[in-house]
Amino acid sequence: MAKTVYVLNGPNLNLLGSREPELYGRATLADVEKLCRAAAARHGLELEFRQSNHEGEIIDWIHQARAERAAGLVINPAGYTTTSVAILDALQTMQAPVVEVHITNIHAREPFRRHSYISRVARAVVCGFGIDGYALAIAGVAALIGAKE
Ligand code: CA2
Repeated sequence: MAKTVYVLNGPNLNLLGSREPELYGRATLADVEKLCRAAAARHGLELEFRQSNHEGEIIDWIHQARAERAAGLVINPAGYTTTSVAILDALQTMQAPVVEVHITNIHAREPFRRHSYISRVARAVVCGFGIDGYALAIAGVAALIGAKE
């Protein structure tokens, strides 16, 4: 049975492409999903791609990924990066590798964006590559679990 990688997106990312293109680019979340599908397929992985504006829903999906023995979990926690101990706690229950992604380089932005609760549990962090960071994160998960090229 094919292994599944979960890609979870936090609040407001449903609006990607509609504002601040100089920072986030013009691609939409549908474009990100397409890119993730191609990246997952390259590595023989199935993809679950989701976005929510609700912390509890994201936590439920992390529990689901754990229960379904996902091969890995890629997460752009967006605004929850700097606030959510609850998402950190949920991710701490995962055995599979967790990779944190940010479209922008959070370290080159406002100081409040630099501290991530999620990084504490992330096996790796990808930031500043625009939406290509998602494909890099999926390739990273594939390398960590030894999935086929
Ligand atoms: O760079 C990233 O991917 C962020 O996770 C994006 C978050 C921000 O709070 C983090 O500090 C860094 C913002 C998500 C909302 O993104 C939108 C982008 C364009 C248009 C609408 C929403």
